[in-house]
Parts: sequence; C-alpha cells; structure tokens
Amino acid sequence: MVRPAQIKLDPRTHVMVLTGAGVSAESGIPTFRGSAGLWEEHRVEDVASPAGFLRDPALVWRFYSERRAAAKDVRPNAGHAALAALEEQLGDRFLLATQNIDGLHQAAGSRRVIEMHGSLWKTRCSRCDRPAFDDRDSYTAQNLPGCAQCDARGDFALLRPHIVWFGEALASEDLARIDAFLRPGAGTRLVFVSCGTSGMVQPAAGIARVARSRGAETWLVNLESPDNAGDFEHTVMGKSGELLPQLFAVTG
Ligand code: BV8
Repeated sequence: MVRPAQIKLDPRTHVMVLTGAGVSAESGIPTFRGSAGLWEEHRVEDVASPAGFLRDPALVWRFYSERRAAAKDVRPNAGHAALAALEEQLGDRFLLATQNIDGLHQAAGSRRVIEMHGSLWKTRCSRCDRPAFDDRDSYTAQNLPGCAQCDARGDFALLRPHIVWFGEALASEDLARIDAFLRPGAGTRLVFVSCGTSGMVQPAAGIARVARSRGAETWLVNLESPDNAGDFEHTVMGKSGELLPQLFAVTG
C-alpha cells in the first residue's frame, strides 16, 4: 500500500485544523450532506434557523432532542484521538476549529477547540443574557423549556439550543482567535488542514482561502471532493479515522 503524503512538522510549524461532520461519521453520527441536508423532509437550513425556531419551536426542539438522544452514547474515533495527540505534541502551536456540535473532540482529549457553531450539549435563553448552561435533556411539544430567570420577572421566554443557526453570526471572539492564529510571527511555518467538511457553509469554508493568502500550506483530508477543493495545495482522499493517525510526522 502506497503510504499517503505526510505533513512534516518541525519546531517552527504551527497547525490549524478545521473539522466538519465527516470526522464524526465513523463514530456513527450521520453527516448533513449525506442526507442531502434534509431531516424528516425539512431542509436543515430551515430547522436550524431563528425563523424556524420562531415558526415552530417544538419542531426545532424535536430536531435537537433527537440528535442529543442519538449522540449521547457515541464515542470519539481514531481521527478525534489523532488530533488530540497532535495537540499534546504541539501545545500552543496547534488550534482546532470545529463546525461540529457533538463534543467528540473534547471527549477525545482536545482542549484547544473552538466550537464555531456552538454545542449540542448546551442550552440558553432565547431572550435574556443568562449564560448558556450544560443540558443533555430532550424536550417534546408538551414540555418545551422556559427560562426561569425571565419567568421570575413575569416574562415568558423559551430556552433554545446554544447553537449558531443559519443566518446567525458566529461569536466574534471565536473568529478573532482563528484570525490571530493565522497571523503567526516571522519565521513561522503555517499549516492549515480541513478535514471532513463539504466546504459549503460560510464563514468556516472560507478559512482555507484566508490561510492560503497568509502563506499557509493548505491540506484537504476528505472522503469526497468538497465545494472549496480549489483552495487546497495538497489533497488526501479517504476516511479521517484512517488518515489522521498517520498524516503528521513530528520531527524535532
Ligand atoms: C452567517 C449548527 C451572517 C446547526 C451549522 C442565506 C440566508 C442566510 C445565510 C446564508 C444564506 N446564504 C448563505 C448564507 C450564509 C450561511 C451559509 O453558509 N449557508 C450555506 C447553506 C450556503 N452561513 C450562515 O448562516 C452562518 N452565519 O453567515 O451569519 C451574519 C453576520 C452578521 C450578523 C448576522 C448574520 C452560520 C453558519 C452556521 C450554521 N450552523 N451548524 C446544526 O448543526 O444543527 S452549519 C452545519 O452544517 C454544521 O455545523 C456544518 O457546518 C454544516 C455541515 O457542513 P459539514 O460539517 O461540512 O458536513 P457535511 O455533511 O456538509 O459534509 C461532510 C463532509 O465530510 C463531506 O464532504 C463528506 O465527503 C465528508 N466525509 C464523510 N465521511 C467522512 C468524510 N470525510 C472524512 N472521513 C469520513 N469518514
């Protein structure tokens, strides 16, 4: 078997990895495009949106409750473990930005993780500014969760998943952290790897181009060719669980 290309990492190399639903596929979590971006005949963009929540909060809570139930016993795979091990070796020369909300990177030991699209395991008030809190519960139309803090003030407000929906802005501090990492000091070699994502959702899909414009070496690790394939100099096709464990060669 021909050994696929390897990314040589020397002490002046900084690595940023962007992941998408494909890295959780081998753990048993379905990807979005695999179902052509549909759930129960609904377009995900319609359910995962503020308008969708306003229109039918019970449907949206059913969508996320089902994903919580399906994901709660799922374990990280070798791809998640490989990225956690790489962080162990590189320390602050490593940053992981994930579009996934499943928490599997953290379960595998990753700590330098930016959850760009929020977390399936957190809930917040749709109105007041109480901080998001850990929540693994499922909700039905008969027991939609309300905010006790708003209730105490005589307002009623529904709780919502702490997730960035389509049409909602990503957290500015997350985007700033990603931008800062992609501005390494002189003499630094920057490597950007995109793994398990169809490159369809902005602004995540645009990071490869930003990295390249700043001189980064860009690598694509994916099962199929993504929408932004042209942004990458190097391409390794295949499953992340098989490729990531052998992709990096740390030298010195
Ligand atoms: C924003 C949380 C602006 C939800 C997600 C019209 C109206 C409104 C907005 C827009 C619009 N047109 C465009 C936009 C922008 C929009 C966008 O990009 N839309 C797309 C559909 C065109 N973006 C936004 O709305 C973003 N916000 O623009 O805000 C703004 C600014 C200021 C003020 C206000 C607003 C917000 C985007 C975030 C949306 N939330 N997630 C949830 O998860 O329920 S996105 C969601 O879909 C996921 O998080 C993920 O990011 C995305 C799915 O993408 P992937 O992860 O790539 O998964 P996918 O299934 O597509 O692909 C899997 C890949 O893996 C495949 O390539 C496959 O080949 C590969 N694979 C499979 N198995 C494996 C594998 N690879 C390796 N190994 C394997 N084993």
